[in-house]
Amino acid sequence: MTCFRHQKGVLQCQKGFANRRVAFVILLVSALLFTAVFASIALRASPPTTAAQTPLNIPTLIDSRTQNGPIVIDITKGEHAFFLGVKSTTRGYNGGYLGPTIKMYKGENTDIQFTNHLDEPTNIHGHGLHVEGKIDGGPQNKIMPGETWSVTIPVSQQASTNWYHPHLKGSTASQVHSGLAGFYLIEDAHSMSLGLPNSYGIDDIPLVIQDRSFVDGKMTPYPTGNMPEDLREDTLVVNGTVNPYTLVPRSFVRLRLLNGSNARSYEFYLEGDQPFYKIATEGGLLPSPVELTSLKMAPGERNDIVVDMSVVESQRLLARLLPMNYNGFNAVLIPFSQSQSVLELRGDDSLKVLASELPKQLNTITPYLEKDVEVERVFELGDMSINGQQMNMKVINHESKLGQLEKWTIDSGRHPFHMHGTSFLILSMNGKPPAPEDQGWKDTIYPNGTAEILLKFDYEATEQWPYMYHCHILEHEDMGMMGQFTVK
Ligand SMILES: [Cu+2]
Repeated sequence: MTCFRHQKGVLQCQKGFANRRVAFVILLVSALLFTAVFASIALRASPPTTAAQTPLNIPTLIDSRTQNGPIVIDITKGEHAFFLGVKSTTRGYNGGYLGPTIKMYKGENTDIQFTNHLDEPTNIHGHGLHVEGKIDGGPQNKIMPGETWSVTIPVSQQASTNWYHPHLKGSTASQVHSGLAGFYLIEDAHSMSLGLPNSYGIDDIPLVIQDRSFVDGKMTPYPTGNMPEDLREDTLVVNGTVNPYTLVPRSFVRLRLLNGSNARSYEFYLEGDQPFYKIATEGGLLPSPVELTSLKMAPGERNDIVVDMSVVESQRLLARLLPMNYNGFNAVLIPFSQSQSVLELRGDDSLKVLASELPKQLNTITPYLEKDVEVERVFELGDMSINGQQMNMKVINHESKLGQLEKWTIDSGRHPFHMHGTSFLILSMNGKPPAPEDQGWKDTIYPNGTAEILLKFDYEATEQWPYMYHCHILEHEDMGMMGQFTVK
C-alpha cells in the first residue's frame, strides 16, 4: 500500500496501481542513476590521451655467457626519478630501482653474488626457477646486513621469463615495493632457433608492471606500522617509468609482461582492441601463438606477447587496473575500470627489421596424464591462511616425493597461488579444460574459483631449506598466507 497527501491535505492510500507506479518511478530513477554513474566511470575509464614523453627504462642486461667470474649484485638504498627531475627514495639491485636483467642458458651454470648493503635482512627468491630448496631463496635463506650470498644456479629448465625478488616473511611486500625486483631470462637452443624477436631492449622487451602512488612526483613510500591488507595504488609504473614510449622496428615485437605489483591485477589490451599473440606462459613457450585481444594477469604472473608493428606506425599497450576480486560479481565492473597506458610502441623505420614472421609452432608440451597421479592435495585459500593454517617457520605442511606426479586442487577465492621449485600444467579451470592460451607451463595461477593442476618436483627441498606455496598478494603472504613443504 502507498499513501500520499493531496493538496487539500486529504491522506489518500492506494493499492496496486500506485505501488506499480511508484515501483516504476523507482526503477526509472535507479536506471538513470546507474547509467549516469557508469557513464562517469566510463569517462574516467577512457585511456589517457597524453602522449608518452618518457623513454621506457630498459633494465641493464647481464648475459651470463659474457661474464668472467660471478655476476655481482649490490642490494642498496637509492634514488630513482619516476618523473623527470623528481627523485624518490627507493631501493634497487645495482641501481636506484629494480635490477639488471640476468640472462641464463639451459645446461649452463650461472654464478651470482648478492651483497646486502641495506640495514635490514633480505633474501633473493628465484621465482619460476627449477632449483633445489637451498638455491630457491625461501624465507629461511636470510642475507643479513653486510653479508654476501653466493649462489650457483644450475639452469636445467627450458626458455622462460622468470624473476627475482625478496621473500622474507613479514618484509616481502615493503621490500618489493621499494624497488627490489629483477628479471631472470632463460634461453635455450630451441628458443633461439625459432626466429622469435630476441634482440634485448629492441624487439624483445621486458616489462615489469607495478602500481605506485605519487605526491608532487615523489613515490609514496610503503606504509610503516600497520601493514595494509592489500596495497593497490593509482598510478601504473612500467620498469620504473610512468606513461613511457619506446622505439621499435616495424616488425614483430616481443613484450615479456611481468605483473610485479604487490596486490593489483590488470587486464592488458592494445588500443582499439587490436589483436596480439600470446607466445609464452611463465614456464616456457606455448605450443603455438594464440591470438588474443585482452589478457588478465594477477601478481606474480608472466606472459610473453608479440605485437605486429609492421601494420601500424605506433601502438599503445593499455591496462585496466582491476578490482581485487576481478571474477564473480566484480567482473561486471571491469569494462569500467580505469585504464592507463603501459607503453607506447613507436615504429622506427631506421631500426632494422628483425622478426618479420611469427613461427606457427613454438614448443612441444607433453601433457601429464591424470591416470598417473600418485598423490592429491587440496589448498583452500581462506582468511589470511591456507587450509586454515598460517605460515609457521617451524612447521612443514606436507612432504612431496621426488618425481612423483601430484594433482593439486586450488580453491583460490580472491587469491593468486604460487608454488616454488617447479612448473605445473592446468588440468581444469572451474571444471573446464584450460583455454589454449593457458595450456602452457605455469607457476602462479588465479583460477577464477577452483583449478586442478598437475605437477612434479625434480629437485630436493629439505626441512632446512623447504619450498613455499603461498598467496602472491605480497601483503597476504607477509601476513601468513603461506605454507612450506619438503621434496625428497
Ligand atoms: Cu591472498
